Amino acid sequence: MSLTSDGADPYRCLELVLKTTPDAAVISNLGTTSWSLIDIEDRERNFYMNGAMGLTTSTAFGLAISTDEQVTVLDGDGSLLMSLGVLSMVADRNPTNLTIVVMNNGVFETTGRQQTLSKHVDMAAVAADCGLRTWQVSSADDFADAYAAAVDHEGAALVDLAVEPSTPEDYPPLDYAHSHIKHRFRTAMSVDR
Ligand SMILES: Cc1ncc(C[n+]2csc(CCOP(=O)(O)OP(=O)(O)O)c2C)c(N)n1
Ligand SMILES: [Mg+2]
Repeated sequence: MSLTSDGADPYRCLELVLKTTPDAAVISNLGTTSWSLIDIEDRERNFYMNGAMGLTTSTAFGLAISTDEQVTVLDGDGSLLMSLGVLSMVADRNPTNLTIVVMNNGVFETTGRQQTLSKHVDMAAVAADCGLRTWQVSSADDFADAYAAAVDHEGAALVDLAVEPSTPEDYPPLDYAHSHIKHRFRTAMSVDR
């Protein structure tokens, strides 16, 4: 099954991520996902991708193999489609602390809602074929269960989450310098929880 653009409220799902894994390092895709996350809670353990589309999951993977702490990546469908090959490497190394959530809205929401090719690509099937444990959901309630199970899973896991395309109404400007985000995040990750 390939997900359509109908789906869960992304904002509510991001709130569920922070509630379920309050200490996790959260790597968020550039644009709408980072704007929503910063609006919900500007945590020191949030790492907002900035400019680098296609590298969100790769960045989280690099982090996951260098820490024992929970790492959750909130990727976009457009972004992950740019670098699907990373899923084979994630599955091969299989870090137990990495959970990939695809905020699958079917569009490039950040740049004006142009269609992505995600309606033709079953992300969960691709990830499963690479060897990852996967879930595919399209409501916040189902996401709550799937995300908790993915975090508990003894291996890297991916949740393909169908979300409605949406941009926060009053999105806060992500006006931190890249270096500030990096240093704040690095300092936060060096503190034991
Ligand atoms: C390499 C590269 N190509 C294009 C862009 C422009 N761009 C920024 S965000 C974005 C859309 C991202 O789409 P998706 O990952 O699906 O996230 P969404 O906007 O839907 O939340 C695009 C095309 C970019 N920043 N980098
Ligand atoms: Mg998208």
